[in-house]
Amino acid sequence: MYDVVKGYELAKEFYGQYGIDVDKAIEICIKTPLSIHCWQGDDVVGFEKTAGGLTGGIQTTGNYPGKARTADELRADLEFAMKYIPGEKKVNLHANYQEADTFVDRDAIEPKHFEKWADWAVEKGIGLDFNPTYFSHPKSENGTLSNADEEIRKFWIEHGIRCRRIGQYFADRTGKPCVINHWTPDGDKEFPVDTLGPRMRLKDSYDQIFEATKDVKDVIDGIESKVFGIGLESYTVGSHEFCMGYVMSKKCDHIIMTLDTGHYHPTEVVSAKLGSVFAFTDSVLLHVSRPVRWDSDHVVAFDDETKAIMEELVRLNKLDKTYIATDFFDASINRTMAWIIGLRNVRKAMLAALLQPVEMMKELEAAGDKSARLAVTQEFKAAPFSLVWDYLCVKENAGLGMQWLDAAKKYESEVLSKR
Ligand code: RNT
Ligand code: ZN
Repeated sequence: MYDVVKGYELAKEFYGQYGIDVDKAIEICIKTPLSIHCWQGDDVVGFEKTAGGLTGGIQTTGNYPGKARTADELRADLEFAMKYIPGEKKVNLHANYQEADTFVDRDAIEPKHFEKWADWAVEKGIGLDFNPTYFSHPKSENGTLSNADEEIRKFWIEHGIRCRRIGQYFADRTGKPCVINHWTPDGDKEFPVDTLGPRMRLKDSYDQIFEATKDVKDVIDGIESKVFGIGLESYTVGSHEFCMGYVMSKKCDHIIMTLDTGHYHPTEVVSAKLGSVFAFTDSVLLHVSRPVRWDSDHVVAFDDETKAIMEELVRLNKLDKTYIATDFFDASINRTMAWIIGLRNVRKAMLAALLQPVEMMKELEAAGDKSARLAVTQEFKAAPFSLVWDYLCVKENAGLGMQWLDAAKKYESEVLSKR
């Protein structure tokens, strides 16, 4: 192990030259919550008594051994991974991660079916976020909230209503607001004749869900759009325009946009959207993922786009207005390692963004000095933030460098491989 404190002191000297307060950057970085998606741990299967295959146009690929088979196993895996993810954390659950003794359908779920999760979160001192599950269900085959069959649409509206009540239960239990993400896979393999009808039904369904639960408090609702899903390539009811239009038209503090990094055309990036979105809204929910050629939900990398998103949030001064959640599912590698790698990358990108001379860059820009602006942004791409990152990890007891890897290998041989 090298002298981490010495490295940190040196980095402080480096950043000090540009007036950057390293300790303040560390403090902001670790107090910004990251919401860890539970579904990386078991390939989005969940614990419903009838759990079948994953549908809704999303896919996990790979058959790596050791996935969580019960909620207790999933909690144990999350606990293990969380040790190596520095900073404030929340856990993000899906409705199909209920724990009921008998089969309870989606339109009948209640807070009591999530009591063990709430007990666990309270014990760990973390917040919980939530998602209605509008997929992997016999009634989701031809659409959910936009379904033309009124009985089926009612079923899913009831699901949304119950999820908001469960969200309030989580907020009450944990003392932290619950962020709910609403995503429906509804769409069509071919381009439909009537593209408006399903959207009017989806709009009405969301309206009904929010109207029926207007007494719910401490819940924030993200509306997630998507460009297409597998088998639903030609048409998505909840398109970007639809979801953005819905959120903006509601003019309501708790209803916000969810921007998933895999949900746009390949050359479109979320980092480039934030500056426009914040012109019309105070807050957004991010699903940080990594699309490779499509919405493949690869483990988040320490790549240009993840770094660019964090830079935008810091430069726009919106880090504390943004709910940052991860959303990826890779079944081809050790699943607890996937969490650790992806979440550490998000946190590291945040730190790198916080360690930049934003004021200086803004001044150069205001002065019209475009050459200097480019020079500074480029210079900082190779700044020694990893020395600060190492220090942050040690300070937060989250393992220095690759220490987590040895621990994760041990966890694999002692726990995961026995499943
Ligand atoms: C799907 C969306 C959605 C899901 C989760 C499991 O494309 O990104 O957020 O990944 O609800
Ligand atoms: Zn998503």
